[in-house]
Amino acid sequence: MNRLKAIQGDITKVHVDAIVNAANTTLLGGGGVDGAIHRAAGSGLYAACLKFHGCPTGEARITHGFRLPAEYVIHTPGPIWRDGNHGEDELLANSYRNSLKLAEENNCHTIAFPSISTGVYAFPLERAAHIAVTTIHNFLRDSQVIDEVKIVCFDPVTLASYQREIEKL
Ligand code: AR6
Repeated sequence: MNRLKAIQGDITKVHVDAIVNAANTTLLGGGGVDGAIHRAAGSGLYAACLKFHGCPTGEARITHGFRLPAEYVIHTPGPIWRDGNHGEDELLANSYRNSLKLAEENNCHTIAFPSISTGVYAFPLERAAHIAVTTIHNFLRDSQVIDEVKIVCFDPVTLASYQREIEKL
């Protein structure tokens, strides 16, 4: 499906209506892509996130993009991988679905996702890529608002995994 693409790059530099942040439940920043987004957006993003008083795993919240090229940031805490028997798959799908819903509600046409939960949160990459791609694909099929979703992968191994899943569609 050509409305869904995987590319390699730095999500803080991508020009889209909304980028998604792989946050934690405090929504107050951290390492990885979360740290990079907060650094690039500036302190306005931190101040905006304080107002949410956190966010449960799998849900999503939206802020402006501040100094980022993207107009909005959608923050979603993905699941921490335990053993796969603690609802991790469904929670990861929820992160993608709820982020896309929020993007639609805010009339975003182009969205970029990072590889949620596959860094510090240790979700197995192939399994995460399968869930991400099928969830986004199913959402796009029914969406009149979202034109394009890019999965922005930081490294070639992650990129290859998402590309394989997209080719299977
Ligand atoms: N652009 C795109 N992808 C990136 C970037 C970037 N600039 N930087 C890192 N990645 P992670 P998680 C990739 O650990 O597993 C934070 O501390 C990275 O290589 O950022 O959901 C939060 O505060 C990996 O492929 O997110 C949470 O506490 C992917 O982004 C926790 O980490 C996700 O890795 C969330 O862990």
